[in-house]
Parts: sequence; structure tokens; C-alpha cells
Amino acid sequence: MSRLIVNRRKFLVGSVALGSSLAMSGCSQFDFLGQRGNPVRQALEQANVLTYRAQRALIGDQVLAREYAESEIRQGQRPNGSTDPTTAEYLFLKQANFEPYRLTIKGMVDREISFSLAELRNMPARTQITRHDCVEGWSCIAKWTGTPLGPVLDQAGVKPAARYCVYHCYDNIQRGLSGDILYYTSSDLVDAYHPQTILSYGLNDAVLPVSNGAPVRLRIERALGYKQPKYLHTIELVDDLSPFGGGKGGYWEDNGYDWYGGI
Ligand SMILES: Nc1nc2c(c(=O)[nH]1)N[C@H]1C(S)=C(S)[C@@H](COP(=O)(O)O)O[C@H]1N2
Ligand SMILES: [Mo]
Repeated sequence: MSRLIVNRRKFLVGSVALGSSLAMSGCSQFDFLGQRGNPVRQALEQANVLTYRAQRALIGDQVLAREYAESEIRQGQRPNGSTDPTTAEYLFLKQANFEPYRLTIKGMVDREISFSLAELRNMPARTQITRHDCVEGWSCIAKWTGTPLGPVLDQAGVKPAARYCVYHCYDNIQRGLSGDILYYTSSDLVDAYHPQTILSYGLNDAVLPVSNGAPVRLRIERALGYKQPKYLHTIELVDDLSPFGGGKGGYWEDNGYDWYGGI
């Protein structure tokens, strides 16, 4: 099973090249993927449009991102992108020390639910030291603490036809004449249920600071920096990403970054 996932990942990286030039050669490993009728290619091509019912077969037995030792944490997590949101909702929460904060799970679920910060902190926690890679060309090793997302989604009951999680954030990453553009990104359900995917409220043994996404930011450890939503307030289960923002599944994705964003 893990072989299939590795292949899926390789394929998705490879598909950038395949998409822009099917005839491009020089990547002999993927030559078989160029054969349109090939069953492996057909299966992989479907991977990120599979429903939850189908993605469940891929969940579990997943490849973990590398974890590091304490001694490899060399500096604090460098704040990037939004570092101090100015939306009214966020300013209200911040001055109230995030007491009224709730994380909502909605969309294609059996029951919409929400959790306070205290409730999230009381759920089973996981701590992991991982490397964050930003496409701007820097990385940081940091220690993240939070509760795994999978069991939280299970409490809402993901509908069999759901395909993606859309992660909605509080921050206005862009302020324009036509109003604020709020940060968002998305993932498939394989990444959402990955054992290292956590709703993180702790960073380097301290409470997650505002500059790094307080009170809760998601970690998807096999993905690039822009797939790590800070200031997270709602996770929406959907079967189609086109109604959100520019339709490409995220703020940076709408601006041309790859949707999958795997490392
Ligand atoms: N809500 C929100 N999430 C975000 C961003 C942002 O601007 N707003 N920037 C992204 C990018 S590009 C990176 S590299 C990381 C930075 O996380 P850090 O500030 O904790 O280092 O957050 C990602 N998640
Ligand atoms: Mo980034």
C-alpha cells in the first residue's frame, strides 16, 4: 500500500511535466505513465479526485515525513506571510486571549461540529520535530504539538462522497479595493488523515504565537509551507474546489502555485 502512495506522489510531481509537455522524455522512470491505457497510470491519475470512500483504502500505512532531534532545532520558526492579522474577527479573539475561539468542521459531514481551544487541548496530542520548507527558499526545523486531524474529522463523520478539506483562515492576506482576500488552502483526505497531520497549538514547547498562526494552525508535514494554514477557523469537507476563491484550491494556488505542493 505504501508503494502505491509513493507512486502517487511521484506521479503528481511528474504530472507537472506531463501536463505541460506529454511528449517530454528523459524521465524513463515515468515512461509507463505516458501510456494512456496503462492501468497504473489510470489509477494514479484518479488519486486526487477520489471520494472519501475510495481514499479510505489509501489511508493508514502512510509514509511519514522525517522527524528530527531536539538538537537540530537551530532557531525559532521564521514567521512568514501574514504575521499579525487585522480582520475584526481576529482582533476580537486576540484581545480575548482566544477564549471564544472555536474550530468548526462543516460541509459534507454527518454533523457540523465545533471545538473550543480547551477541548482541542484535551484530545490526544502528538509532538513532532519536522522541517518546514517554504518555496521562497528557506526552511526551519521546529517542534509542533497538536491533536491529529483524522479523529477530529471522524467525530463530524465525513460523508462518503467528500474529496477534499478546505481550510479557511482568519487573515486577510491581501487587501484590495474590492475587499479583503482571506487566506485558504486545501488538501485531499489522504493528507488530512495522515498521522502527522495535526491541529497545532504548540510550537517549540510554548503556546503557538500569533506570528506563527495562533491559536491553531494545521501541519501537513509532507507538503510545502503554503499548505500549512495558520489562523485556522473552519475546515469544510467538499467534493469540488472550484467555488472557493479563484477556484484553484488556495490563495497561493490561485496565484499559480501547485495545488498538491508535496515535498
Ligand atoms: N493563514 C495563513 N497561513 C499561511 C500563510 C499565510 O500568509 N496565512 N503563509 C504560508 C506560508 S507561504 C508559509 S511559508 C507558512 C509560514 O509559517 P510560519 O509563519 O509559521 O513560518 O505559513 C503558510 N500558511
Ligand atoms: Mo511559504
